[in-house]
This record gives sequence, structure tokens and C-alpha cells, in this order.
Amino acid sequence: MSDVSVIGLGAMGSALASGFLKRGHATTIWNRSAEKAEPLVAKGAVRAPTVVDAVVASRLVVVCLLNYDTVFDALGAASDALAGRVLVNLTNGTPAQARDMSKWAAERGADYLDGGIMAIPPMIGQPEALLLYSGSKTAFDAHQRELESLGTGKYLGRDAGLAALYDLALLSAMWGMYAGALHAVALVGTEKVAAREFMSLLIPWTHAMAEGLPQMAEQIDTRDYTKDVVSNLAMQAAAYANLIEASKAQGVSTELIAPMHDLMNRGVAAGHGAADLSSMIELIKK
Ligand code: FVH
Repeated sequence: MSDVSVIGLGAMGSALASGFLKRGHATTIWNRSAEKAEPLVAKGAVRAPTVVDAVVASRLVVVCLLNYDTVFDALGAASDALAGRVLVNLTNGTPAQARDMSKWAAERGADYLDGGIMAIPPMIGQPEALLLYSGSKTAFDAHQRELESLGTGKYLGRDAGLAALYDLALLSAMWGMYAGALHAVALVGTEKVAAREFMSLLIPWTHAMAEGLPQMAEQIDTRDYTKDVVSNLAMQAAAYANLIEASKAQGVSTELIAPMHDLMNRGVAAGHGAADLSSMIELIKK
């Protein structure tokens, strides 16, 4: 028996397997394209000839594939071998997919822990790598030591869908930031400003603006969007109109930024001009 089996050796799965090996855990690996196992075998991993062999090899089975369809594709063949195993699925997916997989695993006698990886592959194994888990608490407690090889683990609760929910929410904030940064760089780029040069302004600016998030959270939780307002929605909507106009004039598409303008205008039209930007959450939430 190995300590852990890793199914899926893409960029992330390979990093996970390396993380386990570095901490001295006997690791069995499997990937659809077998050649991806070679660098890990050189580091001491055992290559399983089939996915069934990989599942049989360890009580702890960690899966990291492209999406849930591919997880079902890969694990379907190993369905009968899952009984008594702890299945930790670190594949990106939706809360509904995680809950379905938890049920599917339980029907096969496996304990299920879903996970979201808030890190890129080179971060795996360092404390900065955050791994979110939800589902079986027994599984999390029993394998916390092995899972710590990957980074800092945070258990969110028994509902298997929670890790996916938090994961997607954090990715949403990341994608929003990168979308804004791409638009900003495209805009100054029209006047031949290099992206590298612009970063010296953009990075401290985004850090400074992130400082406003706790106040935003306070306003959202209390649903009082007029408390301590410094930059109200009407003012921001007026400035945003300039951003849209200038982008068009400089020949930059507004695809990445236009939806926010529509929402701001809707907020002002609904009478929330004196409120903070945070008030827009009322327009998008259920
Ligand atoms: N890489 C990253 O920066 C992010 C960080 C946060 C978490 N994500 C999620 O991790 C999952 C895996 O991502 P990845 O980076 O390892 O992705 P790839 O390098 O593209 O590897 C994909 C693996 O999936 C296998 N695969 C695809 N289709 C099938 C299939 N039908 N049956 C079996 N396996 C399949 C693929 O196998 P192969 O192409 O090498 O044969 C790779 O092992 C993902 O959910 C991210 O959102 C990564």
C-alpha cells in the first residue's frame, strides 16, 4: 500500500504528487497519458498501470483532472474499487457537481472530501498555497497530515459544495481584478506605455483600493450602504462614463468593463446615487 494515490498528472496533479513525495509520503500515480508520470517516477513515485490499480494502492485517493466530466470518465472504471477509500477531489467544479460526486462516492462506499486549490502549481507545498476542503470531516481529520504536504488546509464544513462555492467566489474576484488590469494596460498601451512600466502604478493602486474591502463588507453585512460613504455611486458612475468614452476614443474595446457601467447606471436610476459602490450588490443578488 502507498500513503496516497494521485490521479491526474497535469500541471496541478504533478505538483500535488511532487508535494506528497517531498514530504516523504509513498505516492502512487496514474494519468491518462502515461508519459506524464516519468518525471515523478524519477522522484520516487510508483506508476500504476491502470486507474483501478491506482485506487487500490492507497486508502487516500487524490484526484485532480480538468473538470468533473473527466473525473467521472477516469473514475468510472474504478467504481468498484472505491469502497473503503477516502476520495479527495481537487478538480475545479460547481457546488452542485461536488454534491453529486459526494453522493456518487457514498453509494460506492467511499468517504468524500471536495477541495478547491487557491494556488498555482509552483506554490504547492508552501504555506502560501491555500487549499479549501468541504465534505467528510472524518476524512479531513484522518488525512490532515498528508494533506498538509500540499499547503495550508482550511475545512469549511460538511456540505461538500462549500469548497467549490468559495473557490469560484475567490476566482471571481481574481478574474475581476485581472480584467480591470488588462483593460487598464490596453488603455495606456494606446499611447505606447509598456505594461511593465505601468505596473509600478497599477500594483500599489490595487493594493491601496483593496484596503477598502473591510468597509465594503461592513456595509454589505449591515445593508447600510450610506454609512461612511467617501466616493458615492453617482460620482463613480459619472467617472465610469468617461472611462467608457475614452476607451472607445482610444480604440479599446469595452467588452471587459461595460457590464459594470450598466449596473452603476441602474443603481443611480433606482435612487442609490448617494450610496456607496457596495450598494450594487442588491442589484445582482438573489
Ligand atoms: N493550473 C492552475 O493554475 C490551476 C490552479 C488552481 C486549480 N486548478 C484546477 O486544477 C485542475 C487541474 O488543472 P491542471 O492545471 O492540472 O490542468 P491540465 O494541466 O490541463 O491537466 C488536465 C488533466 O486532466 C486530464 N484529463 C483531461 N481529460 C481527461 C479525460 N477525459 N480522462 C482522463 N483524464 C483527463 C489530463 O490528462 P492528459 O491530457 O494528460 O492525458 C490531465 O491530467 C483543474 O480543475 C483546474 O481548474 C489548476
